[in-house]
Amino acid sequence: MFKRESKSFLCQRLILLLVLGVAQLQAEVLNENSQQAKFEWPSFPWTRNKTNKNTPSSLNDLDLKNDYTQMELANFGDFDRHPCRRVCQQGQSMNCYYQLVVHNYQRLGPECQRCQQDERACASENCIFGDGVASLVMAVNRMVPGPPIELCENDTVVVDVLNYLGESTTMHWHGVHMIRTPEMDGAPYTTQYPLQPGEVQRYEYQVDRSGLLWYHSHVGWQRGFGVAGALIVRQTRQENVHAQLYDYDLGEHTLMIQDIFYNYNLQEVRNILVNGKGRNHLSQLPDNDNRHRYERLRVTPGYRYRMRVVLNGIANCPVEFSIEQHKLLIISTDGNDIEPVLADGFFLTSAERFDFILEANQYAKNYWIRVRGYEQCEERNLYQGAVLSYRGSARTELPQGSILENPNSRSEEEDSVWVNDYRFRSPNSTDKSSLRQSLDKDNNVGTVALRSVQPVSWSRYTKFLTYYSSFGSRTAPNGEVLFQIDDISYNSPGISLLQGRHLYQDDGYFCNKSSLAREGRNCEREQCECTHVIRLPAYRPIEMVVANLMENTHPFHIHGYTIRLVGQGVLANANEVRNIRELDRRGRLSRLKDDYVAVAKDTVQIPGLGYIIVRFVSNNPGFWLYHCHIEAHSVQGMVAVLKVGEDHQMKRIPARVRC
Ligand SMILES: *[C@@H]1O[C@H](CO)[C@@H](O)[C@H](O)[C@H]1NC(C)=O
Ligand SMILES: *[C@@H]1O[C@H](CO)[C@@H](O)[C@H](O)[C@H]1NC(C)=O
Ligand SMILES: *[C@@H]1O[C@H](CO)[C@@H](O)[C@H](O)[C@H]1NC(C)=O
Ligand SMILES: *[C@@H]1O[C@H](CO)[C@@H](O)[C@H](O)[C@H]1NC(C)=O
Ligand SMILES: [Cu+2]
Repeated sequence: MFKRESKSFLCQRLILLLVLGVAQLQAEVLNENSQQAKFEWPSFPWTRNKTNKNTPSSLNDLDLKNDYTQMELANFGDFDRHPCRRVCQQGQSMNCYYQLVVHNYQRLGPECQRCQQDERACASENCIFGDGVASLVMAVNRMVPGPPIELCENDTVVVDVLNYLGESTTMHWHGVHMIRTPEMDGAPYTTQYPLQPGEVQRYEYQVDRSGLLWYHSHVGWQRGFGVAGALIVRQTRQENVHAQLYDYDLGEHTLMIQDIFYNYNLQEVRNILVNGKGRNHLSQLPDNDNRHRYERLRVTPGYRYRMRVVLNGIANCPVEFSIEQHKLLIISTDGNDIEPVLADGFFLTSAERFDFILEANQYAKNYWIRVRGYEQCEERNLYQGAVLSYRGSARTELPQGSILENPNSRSEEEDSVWVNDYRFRSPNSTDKSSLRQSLDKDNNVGTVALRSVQPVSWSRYTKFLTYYSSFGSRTAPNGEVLFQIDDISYNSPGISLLQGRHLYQDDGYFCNKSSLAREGRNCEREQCECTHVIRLPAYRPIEMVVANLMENTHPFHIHGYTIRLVGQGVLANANEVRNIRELDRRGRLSRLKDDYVAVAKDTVQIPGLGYIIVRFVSNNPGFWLYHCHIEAHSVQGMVAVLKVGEDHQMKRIPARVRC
């Protein structure tokens, strides 16, 4: 046992010998003018010969089960024909192997020769057309977003991530709990050391849950530049509580929405794309001009389809999602089934997901799928479309009219129902101008009003250990805005917390608001930056009350757990938010009744000058990041770590040795 383990770990990271050659090739590509010679993708040793399994060498070292399915290597790229993409059957879980090559690439790069004239040529050229604006990107297997991975619950995933970037990276599997494999969570300097350029790391874990999850880099801005993709985990028909509600569940009906930057310039958000495509808003062309390229979802009249949407949000750009002349039956959020809600649309803040059922019950033509950006995206008038295309309509035609201006497109409509709106009205606010009329009516379904179909795992009169925390910001003397949790900006430690936990003393190495106060520091006045770790006992019912000291909403995300949302609201003023603990003591924060089956999520928006209350049982010891999912905020310090349990309660993580 020991021998096998040490052997496979020995080779989990191996230096790619080829990297120098590839770096050279990439440099050539980037220097070339985008109109020049066709770019040949370098042949990796394992793409040359299907039967050659020598690289990565660790593949052979694993004790592979008979059903181990090595990817058809000739299909390097997407996983459309991957054997793990299948109808799920009870007790037939598989081991599923993938390679994700993360590399620098270009939108509208030199390989885009025919693609610019003929959309059908784009795939064979591996051209990323995007919105038709040339830009540097970071791709996964030559795609932005990366290829969707489709699995069944309980499958074991083996993913080799190859870092062909010029900087370090990690991959996070957003929504996977990693109960038995905390070292696979992909949080840099928390659950692993980052993967250096030219290295490969094997992530191996069991997917012990279902739903729309996703993978993304957890380093810097990489997921904003393209390092992200969907991870779709299905159930057997018997286990799927919503199975009878729809006819088809197609992987290609998954939409990843993301706000983008051009050429790594983070000064301003430049567009919103849907599955990496969309209108070129610089072009001044009407939305329905055929020179735009839109994602197309095809449906056949009379059938019902399960569709999935995730927002890979980078800037502060919540989005509103709807489909022209269609209602959406919303059945799941963040991969957790809910009691269905029939709505006109929903809002997403970064990392949130919704699954819905669309009934193709309208006249057979093309309809706009509408994505409207708010906050920073609204300031720049950014919105995007995709096409819902009925069989029987012209295959390449676009819907009539503009994406947002059709009569039925406005969310202000009288009796329309919207889910998860990020805009809350302060109880004392008299200024209604920035709020939609519909908010004054009872047809707005807030996140906290959603009901899970899965009962909570605690009994009715459980006493929770309550922790108070806050999201905020401060302006440093040099003018830089720092983002904070509990008035502390997170500083990454030099040691990876999980791996190195026997090397340091918690009290000396970690900080928190009270430890800083004991040192005489007042973080409300001065700038506090340190390795902010909040220690929680393991296997206890935990409640977190998280206040938002700022006026804009922040998507709160926690690793390692699915949480139940039992409270969410806004307060009258900033002073109340600051004194939230006292307010709670006086019974001013409302919680759902104990018998309400609170919605389960992994990312929840904290309203501006408001709060959320979430609950979970801390049954997953380890170091779990807890942060804002707006990249601009987390990069600037809006991050903390939950240390759940004592060192000895955590899994022993064997050292990794490079071979
Ligand atoms: C793969 O390599 C084997 C052994 O070197 C060789 O016999 C075979 O012809 C090769 N196949 C292809 C498709 O090149
Ligand atoms: C996954 O495992 C759980 C727990 O063992 C089981 O209830 C469920 O049926 C399994 N799902 C599949 C698709 O095999
Ligand atoms: C805060 O830090 C102090 C001193 O290191 C420690 O005793 C305390 O447990 C920490 N509190 C939390 C919630 O982590
Ligand atoms: C509204 O403001 C007043 C005075 O500032 C305060 O006393 C009251 O509690 C607030 N109402 C609500 C519902 O927060
Ligand atoms: Cu934020």
